[in-house]
Parts: sequence; C-alpha cells; structure tokens
Amino acid sequence: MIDLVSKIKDFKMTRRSFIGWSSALAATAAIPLGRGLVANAQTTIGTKESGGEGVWKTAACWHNCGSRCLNKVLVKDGVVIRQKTDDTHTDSPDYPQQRGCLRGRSQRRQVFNADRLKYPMKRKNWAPGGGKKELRGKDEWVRISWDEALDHIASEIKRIKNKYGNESIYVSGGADIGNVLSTVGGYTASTGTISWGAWLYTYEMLGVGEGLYVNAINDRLDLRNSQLIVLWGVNPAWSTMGSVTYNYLQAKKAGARFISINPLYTDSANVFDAEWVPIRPGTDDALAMGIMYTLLKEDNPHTNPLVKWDFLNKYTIGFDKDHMPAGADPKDNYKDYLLGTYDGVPKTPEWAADICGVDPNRIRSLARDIGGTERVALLTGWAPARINNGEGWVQTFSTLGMMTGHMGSTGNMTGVSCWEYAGNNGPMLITGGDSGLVPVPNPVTNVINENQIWDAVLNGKFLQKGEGEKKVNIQMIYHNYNNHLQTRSNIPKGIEAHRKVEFVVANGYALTTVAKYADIVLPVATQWETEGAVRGGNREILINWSKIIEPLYESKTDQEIAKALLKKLGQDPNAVYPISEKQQYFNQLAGSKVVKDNGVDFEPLCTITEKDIKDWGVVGTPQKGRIPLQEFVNQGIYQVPRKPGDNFGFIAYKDFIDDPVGHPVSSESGKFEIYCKALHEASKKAFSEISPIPKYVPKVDGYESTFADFKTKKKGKYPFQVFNPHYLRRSHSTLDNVPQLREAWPNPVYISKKDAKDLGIKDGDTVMLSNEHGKTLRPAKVVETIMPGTVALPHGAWVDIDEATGVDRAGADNMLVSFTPTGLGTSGYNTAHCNVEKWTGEPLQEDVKWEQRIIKL
Ligand SMILES: Nc1nc2c(c(=O)[nH]1)N[C@H]1C(S)=C(S)[C@@H](COP(=O)(O)OP(=O)(O)OC[C@H]3O[C@@H](n4cnc5c(=O)[nH]c(N)nc54)[C@H](O)[C@@H]3O)O[C@H]1N2
Ligand SMILES: Nc1nc2c(c(=O)[nH]1)N[C@H]1C(S)=C(S)[C@@H](COP(=O)(O)OP(=O)(O)OC[C@H]3O[C@@H](n4cnc5c(=O)[nH]c(N)nc54)[C@H](O)[C@@H]3O)O[C@H]1N2
Ligand code: SF4
Ligand SMILES: [Mo]
Repeated sequence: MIDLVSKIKDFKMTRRSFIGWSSALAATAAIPLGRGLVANAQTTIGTKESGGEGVWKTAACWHNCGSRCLNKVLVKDGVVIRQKTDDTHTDSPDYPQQRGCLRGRSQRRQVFNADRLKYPMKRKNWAPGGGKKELRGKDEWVRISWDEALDHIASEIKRIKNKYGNESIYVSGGADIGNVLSTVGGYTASTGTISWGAWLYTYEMLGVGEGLYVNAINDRLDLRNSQLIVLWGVNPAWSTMGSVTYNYLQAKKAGARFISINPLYTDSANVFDAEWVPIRPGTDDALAMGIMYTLLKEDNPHTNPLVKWDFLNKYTIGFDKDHMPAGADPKDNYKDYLLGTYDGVPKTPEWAADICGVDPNRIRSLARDIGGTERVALLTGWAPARINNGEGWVQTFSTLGMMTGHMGSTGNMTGVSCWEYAGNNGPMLITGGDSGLVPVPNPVTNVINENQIWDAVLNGKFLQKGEGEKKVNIQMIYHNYNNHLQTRSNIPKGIEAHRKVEFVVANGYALTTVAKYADIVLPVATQWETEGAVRGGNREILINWSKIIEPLYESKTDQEIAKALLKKLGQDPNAVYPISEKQQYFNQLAGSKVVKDNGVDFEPLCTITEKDIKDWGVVGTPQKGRIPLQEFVNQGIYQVPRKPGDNFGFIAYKDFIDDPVGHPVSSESGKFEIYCKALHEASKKAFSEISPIPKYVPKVDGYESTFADFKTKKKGKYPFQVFNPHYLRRSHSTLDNVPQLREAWPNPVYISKKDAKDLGIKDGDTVMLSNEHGKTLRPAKVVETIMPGTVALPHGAWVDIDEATGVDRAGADNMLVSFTPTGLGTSGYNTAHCNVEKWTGEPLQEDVKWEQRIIKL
C-alpha cells in the first residue's frame, strides 16, 4: 500500500498523461490514509494492473443536465476501474442507445476528486450568533466531529427559532433539510421560474399545453414528418446531450430543412446544417411580430395563403375584433396591434429589425418560410423566455404557431423542446415507482421569489404570492441540495446577505459556492455512495442505479444527515423516515410501470419473487411484471422499443383540434388565448403588469438598456448584452471542478470579431466584463459566430472573488445578473448588460491549471 502511495506521489504529471490519469493523482498527498485513499489509488492503478473480471454496475449520473443516460462502471474488488455507457442493445434510429456524454463519462473524476469534503468543518472565527460574520468566504476551516457539528447546528436552530421565530430560517431547496425544519415548526422557502423562464406561470392561462413537459410538441418519430424545423433558442448539442441530436438528425435525413434563431451559431446549427439567423437576446418577440406583420400583409387566401384563418377562428380568441372574449375592448385585438391601427406603430420588419438586429428582408423571408411551408416544427428552448419581462415572448411565440396553424397535426408543432423531453413529447411510456417517503408539510407559508431572496434578507420584506408585501427577518440560511448563492441572480448581493445573517450551514461533497460562504459544512455522500434510485428521462426510458461504493471518508447520505439532526433536535428520526433507504429504492423498482403494446394500459415493469424480497431484506409483495427485478437492476435501463406506426406516437393538441368543445385546453375560455385576461389579472398582483395580448415592451436590462439614448443610438455605460448558454463542461455548477472537463472545455467569453477589433482585444486576451452589480474575468474567444453587441458567458462557473478588488476571475454568470423581479416573477438570467474591456492586470491562467479547492487541515 505504502509503495502505491509513494508511486502516486512521485508520479510526474505531463500534459499528455493528464487526461488519461485520475484527477485524484494530482492531490493524493492531501488525502490522509483511509477508505478515500484506497478507492482513489486503486481506481487509478486498477486500469493498468488489474487483469481479471470485475462486475459492471449501473452508476448514477444524476445531475440536472437536461438528459438522462446510462452510465456503467466496472467494479473490481470494491474499486471502480473503468466506465462505459449504453450497450444493452444494438443502436438504431428508432431504438437508439442512451449514450452518455463527456460529463457522465468523467463521473468518477468527480466522485473520487481530491477536493471531496472529508469531514465536518467549521469556520475558524465562527461562534454561536455568527462570530466574525464578515469573514464568511475567506476564513480558515477547522475540522470538527459529526457530534460537535450537529450539536452546533441543533443549538443554533433552537436559539434562532426561539428568538426570531421559524420564519427567520431560510432553507434553500427544501428536500431532507426541509423535512427536518418542518418537523420543528417550519422554515421560509423560496420559489422561482428558474429553468422555464416565463413558460412556468403562463402556459396554463394561455392554454398552450404544459409548455414544459409532455404535451406541447409531437413525439420524436413525428419530427421526421416536418419539412422545416425552426430551432428558436435551441441547442441540443450542448444542452440536451444523449440521443436528442441523433433524433433531430433523423429528421434531417428524412429531408427537413433547419433554421436556427440564436445569438450564437451553435454546434447544433452546424450539425444540422441550419441557416443561422443571429438575434439579440430578449428581442425574439420583436422578430416574431415582424414575421406576423409580414404574414398579414402578404397573405392572400387564394394565391398566397400564409395565415390560417380557419385555425384562428375556430381555436383561438383575441386575434381580431370579431373574436374577442366578452368584456374585452374590441380595439385591443392582436391584428390591429400588429398593423398599428390604434397605436400608430405598425410592427413592420423594419420596426422589428431596429430592435432584434435581423435584416428586414430576412424577416420577410422567414415569414414566407414559416407561413408558406405545410409542415413546420416551431421549437423553442426555455432560454429565450429566461429573460426579464419574458411573458410577452411566450404569448408571441405561441401566437405565431396559431397564426400559421402549425399545431395539432402531423409534422406540425409549436412549443418548447428542452431538457429531458427535448424533441420528444407525449405521455411517459414508462414511469418509476414512489419511494414511499412522505415529505413533512411545512407549517410556515412564507415563499420568497428567488429574484427577491437576497433583497429580502437584506431589507426584511418580500412579495408573498397572492397576498402582497410581507415582512421577514432571515437570520439563518441552510443550503442543502443546490448551489443557490452561485446559481441565483446577483452573487455580490447574495454574499452581502450571507454575511449579514447569524448562521449559515451547507451540505456538500466539495467546497461549492454555498459551502465556501457557510459557517459549518457537512460532507455529503454522492449518489454513487447511496442505496440506489430509479429515474426517468425521456418518455421511453427508465434508469435505475445502484450503490457503487460505501460513503467516502466521513461523508453521510442526505437522509443520514437529516436523521442525525432530527435526533439532536429531540425528534424521532423514524417518524420522519420510517423506511430505510434500501426499502425506498425497492419501492421505486416495485412501483415502476411500463406501457403495454396497445399504448393505453400499463403493467408492472419488474417481476418480483419471494426470494427477491428475502434477498433484498425488505418488505414487499411478489408481483408479475415484464422483466425479472434483477435483470432490470443488472441492465440499469429499460427502454420501450419504438417504430413508426406503433401505438406510442403523439401529436400535441390533437384531441382539442379534433373536438375543441369536448376537449377544451386549460385556459379560462377553453381555447388558445391570444387575448388572455387571466394573465393580465394575475400580473396586477405580481411584479409588473402584463398586457392581455402580446405587446412589445423593452426588457429590464435588455437591448434598449445598452443605450444612453435609444433613438439616437448613443451607447450607454454598459453597451453590451451578456447571456448565458448552458455549457458542456458542467451541469450548472456541478462537475465544474473536474480537471479533465476543464481542460476539454476552457470556458471563455465568446465575443464577435467586430467588437473585439473595436476594443483592441485579441483571441485569448483576458477581458473584464463589468456592470453596476459586479466584475468578472475571462479569456476572450474571438469568433465570427456571435451576434455583434452581445457576449456569451457560459452558465455556472464557480465564482472566485479577489477580496481586495471584488473582481471574480472564474467568469461566474451571476456576477452580472440583476435582482429585478418582473411580470409574474420570472427568472431573467438572459437579460443583462455589461461593459467589456481588455484586462490590464495579470492575465488569467487556463482554468485547468488552477489549484483545486482542497482543504488542507
Ligand atoms: N445566470 C444564470 N443563472 C442560472 C441559469 C442561467 O442560465 N443563467 N440557469 C438556471 C437553471 S436552468 C437552473 S436549473 C439552476 C440550477 O441551480 P442549482 O440547482 O443550484 O445548480 P447546480 O449547480 O446543479 O447545484 C446542485 C448542487 O447540488 C450538489 N449536489 C449534487 N448531488 C447532491 C446530493 O446527492 N446531495 C446534496 N446534498 N447535494 C448534491 C452539487 O454539488 C451542486 O452544488 O440555475 C439557474 N441559474
Ligand atoms: N451542458 C449543459 N446542458 C444543460 C444544462 C447545463 O447546465 N449544462 N442545464 C440543463 C437545464 S436544468 C436546463 S433548464 C436546460 C436549459 O435549456 P435551454 O434553455 O434550451 O439552454 P440554453 O443553453 O440556456 O439556451 C439554448 C440556446 O438559446 C440561446 N439563447 C440564449 N438567450 C437567447 C435569446 O434571448 N433568444 C434566442 N433566440 N436564443 C437565446 C443560447 O445561445 C443557446 O444556444 O439545459 C439543460 N442542459
Ligand atoms: S447528458 Fe447528463 S445524464 Fe447523460 S451522461 Fe451527460 S451528464 Fe450524464
Ligand atoms: Mo434548469
């Protein structure tokens, strides 16, 4: 063993060997002898020295990456020696393998990373009540025992609760720590539209399907029937890895033409050979209006039918004065808004071009393309709606689909193609069972919008949805399964908030941003170290993973931490967690259901015998299912085979189109609402008013805000727009600490050749992005493939602030995002402005060369 350690220590790393060897090598010296070291060392050496057979197990790839793939590891003598992905069946376009991406294949680099938190720690200058609170984020760490850590946390919970009330405790993300706090009186929670942007709170009112998950667009096989696929802010090659790009390619093969409307020329646009329409972030509604104006102007029912009047008349309300809902002013119809009849502003392509930056002739040709093609898929990601005042985009995009009738029939669809359901909607064909755990209801009703959360901590008030302004005095923050200080708007304000309260705790498996700014940090086990779980992904698959190794170092699972804390708080952990983690896993397996061939009925997925139940040591009832339990566990995946013409196809809204009275949509009127009274009324009680019909409004911190005077086009203090594509190096902030991924994806800021030239910036120069909120550094990637006037700062880099200057060197996106709730409380990440300048200080080193956050105690 000792030989092995010195061998590792003495190993001289070269760049060439780096990718091939575990990141654990780089920092082995910092790891004390223990099970962590054994796993690390043998993992690495095993690839060279182990000859014999191991066991392939299904390992979790559990991140919120917008996909779900099969990830297998070869375990030999309790050590992971290799990884692979789905080879459970032959790959084919109809029945594709669920292949993992570079992050999934690097998963062991994260689990065995040398930066794993090894034991509970407290901040050196922490004392009950806060100690030197201003040192949060820069203090030294002191190792403590689990007993001491839990004693401190329990006694601070009791103290703060008695002094200020349960409302003063903010738990981010709920989950297991939410259960703990709910058991002792409750906590203040937060909410937001996060991923979905404006889709989350609007879709139901407009009647546009769920807009999110499973019923807004058709299934993937029907995508092959589309002649034109418009990817409007959609980049599957980066943000929905796995088989989604492959599915789109089948549509390409079947003859579809692609158009990509995006500030960036994306890898997807490249792969699909799409025509690229560069656009400014947050101005998509203006473009769509210019398109719709053209449709109206050029439409001729006999010679050039571009507008589907029958569709509008039968299925929608609000488009023209003859189809308005009762009580609405007929002048407030959408057609007259587009034509500028009453406001004097026709939404011409020229008008639109001035805002969105797309050439007027291109706008006209887009209208002819979209209106003049029979079968069109109008697909959007959530990104164009993750903007301030984003509700107008949801309204406008949906209206374009209705006006052109690209909804509810084969090859025609208008909706969100994003996340795990990208390019493939329809009811789930296979579902996982319930774990059997019942969350403890939270007696405190406070829910703070995440665009207000740090303001609420600093200023003591917030808008309680449906009730109005409410006072709050947050004195404790508990972060469990998330990285809110990193992933919510305005990190500088978040840090100020964290340095104000009396107590901050974080659970984590590395020193993430929330852990870095905490007083006490608890080491959590990864999903490779827990019992196992069943997870869905796209509608055709169900994945289950099992435990790969015992928890490393002193880490505990989320539930073990919750249980230990409940005990310290004088509660009975078994009342909250009456069943074991193993039983929960088993319940999920036993309750999994798969669709039958008729496409309607479901049957249990797993056959379970008395012997299985005995072997597992759980409580259960034998059942007959499609495959033996152990086969599902060994395989790690069950995928419903698909073929064209099967019973599992899906056409969104078909029921409504066939029978609008018998199958109304979810809006108040039961029709698609181009004029939506409910949305307008809801907005009056929220953050800013939304028009009942889609109207163009300049977005807070949007394009118009980059000017001192928009009319004369005199540029302002922050002349650039900055937006945040989700980036392949990581899933949000998760995996950003993996050196191999850092090397493969260096995380630059993308800037146009034109802007770079004007600013005297060369490719690779370090540049500073700054605005009224914060400053951040990145190497510049000078490209021809981004809309001039905009810069793309990839989402999720671990913030790393120089305390002397306040400058972040990591390129953390939320250094620049303001804290301004608009509309119904929509997340506004893709609307931000900034200045860009060449950095005159020390140039940045490549991220891969940075020291890892390894705590040497
Ligand atoms: N500026 C800007 N901000 C954004 C976005 C953007 O585009 N731009 N995108 C937004 C979107 S879409 C989203 S979904 C959010 C994501 O926001 P978050 O959910 O906060 O993002 P993650 O970085 O995935 O954080 C997950 C954290 O959980 C930890 N973790 C993982 N597994 C476990 C576990 O088993 N137990 C525990 N206790 N912890 C675990 C990980 O280490 C990581 O720190 O970010 C949003 N923020
Ligand atoms: N690699 C990776 N993939 C991920 C994630 C991740 O962190 N990393 N996160 C996952 C999660 S939780 C979510 S919610 C989804 C989000 O999925 P999306 O919202 O679809 O992903 P994004 O990458 O933010 O944006 C998609 C494309 O929209 C473009 N875009 C940005 N703003 C605008 C705009 O205003 N107008 C137009 N027309 N285009 C715009 C971007 O350049 C990008 O190419 O991604 C998931 N996939
Ligand atoms: S796409 Fe997501 S689930 Fe699939 S391997 Fe990559 S990180 Fe894992
Ligand atoms: Mo998300």
